[in-house]
Amino acid sequence: MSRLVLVLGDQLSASLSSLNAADRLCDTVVMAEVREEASYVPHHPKKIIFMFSAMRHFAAQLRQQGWQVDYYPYQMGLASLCDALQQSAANRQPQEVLITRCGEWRLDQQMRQQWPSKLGVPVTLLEDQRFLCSHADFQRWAAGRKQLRMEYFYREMRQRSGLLMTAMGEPEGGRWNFDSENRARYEGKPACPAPLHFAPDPITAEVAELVKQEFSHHFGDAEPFVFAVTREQALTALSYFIDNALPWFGDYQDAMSLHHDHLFHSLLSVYLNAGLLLPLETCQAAEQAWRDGKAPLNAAEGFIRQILGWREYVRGIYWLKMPDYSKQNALASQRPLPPLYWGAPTQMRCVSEAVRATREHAHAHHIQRLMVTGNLALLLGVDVKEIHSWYLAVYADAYEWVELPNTLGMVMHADGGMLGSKPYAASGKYIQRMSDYCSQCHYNVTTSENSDSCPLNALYWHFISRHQERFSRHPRMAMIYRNWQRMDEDKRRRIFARGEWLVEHPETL
Ligand code: FAD
Ligand code: DLZ
Repeated sequence: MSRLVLVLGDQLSASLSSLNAADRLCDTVVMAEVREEASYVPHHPKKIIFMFSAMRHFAAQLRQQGWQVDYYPYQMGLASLCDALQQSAANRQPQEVLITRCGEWRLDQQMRQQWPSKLGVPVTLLEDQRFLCSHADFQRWAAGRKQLRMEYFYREMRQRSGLLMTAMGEPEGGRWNFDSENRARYEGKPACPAPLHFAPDPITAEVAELVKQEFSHHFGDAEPFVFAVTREQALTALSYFIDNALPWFGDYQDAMSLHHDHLFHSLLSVYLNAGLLLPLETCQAAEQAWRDGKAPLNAAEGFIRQILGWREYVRGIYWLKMPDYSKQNALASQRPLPPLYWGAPTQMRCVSEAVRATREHAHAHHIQRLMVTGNLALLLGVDVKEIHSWYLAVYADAYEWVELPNTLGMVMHADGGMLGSKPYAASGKYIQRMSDYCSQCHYNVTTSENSDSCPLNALYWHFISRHQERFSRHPRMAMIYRNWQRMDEDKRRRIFARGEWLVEHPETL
């Protein structure tokens, strides 16, 4: 019996369950660069270069290992992954198609509902074992719980994985979470590591030319392209992070700097999400650095929490709650996404820095995503679907399973508080505390009512005021409402009026 094994662009792992289940002597791997996947949102050109180049390298590696690979490059003009399977099926007459379950509901539904009849053979979907928590385990964890808090999920994952646990089953250092120590502002020391650059090889150079021709209308700079595109390179990136940035990852996790786009962040999400790195080995590398005395516990724990905790948790939420999850909009946010997200000029330094980094690198670090572009979208009340499509398009690491819960849940509070009990709304004060942006900004972060006042201040109070009914009795927000009520009434009116004007005229930001 011969089978086709479809390997997707974000399934570039030798240990993939579909490859494990297949037989390289009689089965054929199918990989395809197709219009539907490259265009369902206007992906950043760097994301497409990365994906196509990493796919081509992975296919070459499979061939070297003795696999038969039907590879369809973009120039062949195939519309969809199913079209690629149909072409291979016509040539090879398979009895079955094997696929490791994909990362997005959209494609999962096509595979289940349309592909078996289109292909005329059964389509078998296998569990994606690269993650540390299976869908069934997450469902078990979630069953019967009133609140699905990440922190409790993370503790269970620590116990199950044994990461940063003592032989007695206690968390190393006596605490599960060192987050309170991870809020330092960056003052220029220690020096940030230089970003690691991988020179494009001929495969990447060819793909870059293709992407520049085909996707020049997408937002983002195609070059310089410096990403790793093979597993070996991704492992080098992991070691570089562990040796040069991990020791300070925890301290400066929430910091932002005009002079350093990446600070001490790992830049590993793009490789983790495509399968060039595995989450367990990445966490183990951080744990080992701590055990070897090369990184402090708050750094190793903070880093591991992001992957073992947040990454697995948002995936669990996504598959538990889809498809209804994507339709939620608890705060009825419906305003259009302002053009500044696509690079239109803005005088807000924090926003222009985050958008510039996004355009240049197809990356912005977590606090820029959450507290700059995210916070602004929340305060303005931007339509949830529009901001979701933006995040899905502009970052090289973006796939819906991880992007949607972060955007809809964490940023927009559109799930009514499943991911975070209160919204991450913040005024300019937060940006001032965690960055040096405000000192180089057109706006004055210390005032709210004037035409040169930081827009975030008036927008923040406007958000607080317009959602008073929902949040004023929230125990962690009561103090904010008391402060708002305590303000002189005229001042309150002026701030609200400025907030209202900004919400209606975001083009003036
Ligand atoms: P580091 O700061 O070095 O963190 C280490 C790793 O932890 C990351 O590589 C990532 O795998 C994981 N991680 C950290 N935070 C999160 C999180 N909140 N959710 C899931 N994993 C996390 N991450 C994506 O991988 N893809 C996305 O599409 C994505 N969209 C986001 C959208 C919004 C609105 C927000 C607020 C966050 C989003 N994140 C997304 C999470 C996070 O911002 C990125 O994982 C991180 O910035 C990637 O850079 P890094 O590898 O340097 O991360
Ligand atoms: C992101 C992406 C892009 C840009 N192009 C392709 C492609 O041409 N072929 C492919 O197999 N995968 C691609 N991907 C990744 C898929 O969109 C991803 O596998 C699904 O969204 C499921 O996570």
